[in-house]
Amino acid sequence: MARLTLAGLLAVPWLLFPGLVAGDAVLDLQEKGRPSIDARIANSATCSKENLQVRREWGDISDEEKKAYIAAMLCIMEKPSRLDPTRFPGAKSRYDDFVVVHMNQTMTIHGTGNFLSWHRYYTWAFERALQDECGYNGTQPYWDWGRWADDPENSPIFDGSETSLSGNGEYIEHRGSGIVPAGNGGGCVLSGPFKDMVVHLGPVAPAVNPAPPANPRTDGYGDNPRCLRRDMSNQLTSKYARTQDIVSLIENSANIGTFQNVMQGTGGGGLAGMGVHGAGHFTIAGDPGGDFYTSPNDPAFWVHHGMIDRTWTIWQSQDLENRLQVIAGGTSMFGGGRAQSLDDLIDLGVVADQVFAIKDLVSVVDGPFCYVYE
Ligand SMILES: *[C@@H]1O[C@H](CO)[C@@H](O)[C@H](O)[C@H]1NC(C)=O
Ligand SMILES: *[C@@H]1O[C@H](CO)[C@@H](O)[C@H](O)[C@H]1NC(C)=O
Ligand SMILES: [Cu+2]
Repeated sequence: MARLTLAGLLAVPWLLFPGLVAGDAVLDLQEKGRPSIDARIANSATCSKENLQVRREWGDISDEEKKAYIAAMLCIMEKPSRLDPTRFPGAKSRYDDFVVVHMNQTMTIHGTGNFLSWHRYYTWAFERALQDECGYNGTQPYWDWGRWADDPENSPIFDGSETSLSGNGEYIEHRGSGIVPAGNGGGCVLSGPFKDMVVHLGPVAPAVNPAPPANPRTDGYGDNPRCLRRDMSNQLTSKYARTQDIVSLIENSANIGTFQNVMQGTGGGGLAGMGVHGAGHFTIAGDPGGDFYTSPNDPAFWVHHGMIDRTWTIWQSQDLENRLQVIAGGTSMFGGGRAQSLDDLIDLGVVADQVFAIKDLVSVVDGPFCYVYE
């Protein structure tokens, strides 16, 4: 008979109550890197322990905090757009301004050297807009893909409750689309806070079956009112976005080029080349979530990109001094551009006041940023 060890004894409650597991291997890496971030805060010109913002996982914030985040998103969807309505007739709200900025720059912010820094600044600008324009006093939560990898549809993020970001789409008979497998939905989202949301912009490159109605304009900026659709399942998260996949990405990427390529898919094509980035997007799937250009129009985009940014932050923190001012990749998604430089500028147009060089957006506790993940 095996001897009962102390470790074995300590493991018992977690076996009996798996929902109580507080830590996992990604969290361990996060904690390992935290002292180097704290040391950097101590030397930061702009960030201190007093103004530090803490971003948490959706499952770790209270119902009140979830409701405040949801209310702020619904608020920004009601605020007027700041774009010219003759050029962007589909931009009906301030939220849509964010969607337009992403659509406009899609080809130069994915598979490029600025992918991580661009989306960090973009997600931060959205968090800022919720705070400054809608009185939100919380932070941008994130979706730990690994935590809910077995069953994302029943996670507190997507269970369709009042404290979720709405549930899956209604099941309709449909096929998969390209490399995106057919999920358990495909139709309109009918549950949760965003069930009445009207999507206006796009589609541009829809990856959902049946395809949404075409936009009246070829650039996708026309007004094309329709429901929010999702096509969720666990097919991608359970294979490509488990905790062990995130750990492997962090531990086995020796340099930024490997990290950003593996995260976004190695380009090998097919499902294995998808990486955690594609796995998250195509777990939401549907329209606009499965459309490369308009994906921020799904309210779950931000928790997904919160986790993208958290994963980058943890990777950086494993060797902070050598992993901040580093860059790899080009300026254009399909090649043809030049090598990206840390001096290249990131301009979010109508959704952020300032233009920053990439080198000023690499640290979460320098430049405009002052936040950590817990
Ligand atoms: C679209 O991108 C171009 C070139 O980067 C820029 O000049 C323009 O202001 C952008 N438009 C919007 C609406 O962001
Ligand atoms: C933050 O907002 C929530 C919900 O609106 C409110 O209950 C809470 O008191 C606010 N906290 C602070 C510190 O203002
Ligand atoms: Cu993007």
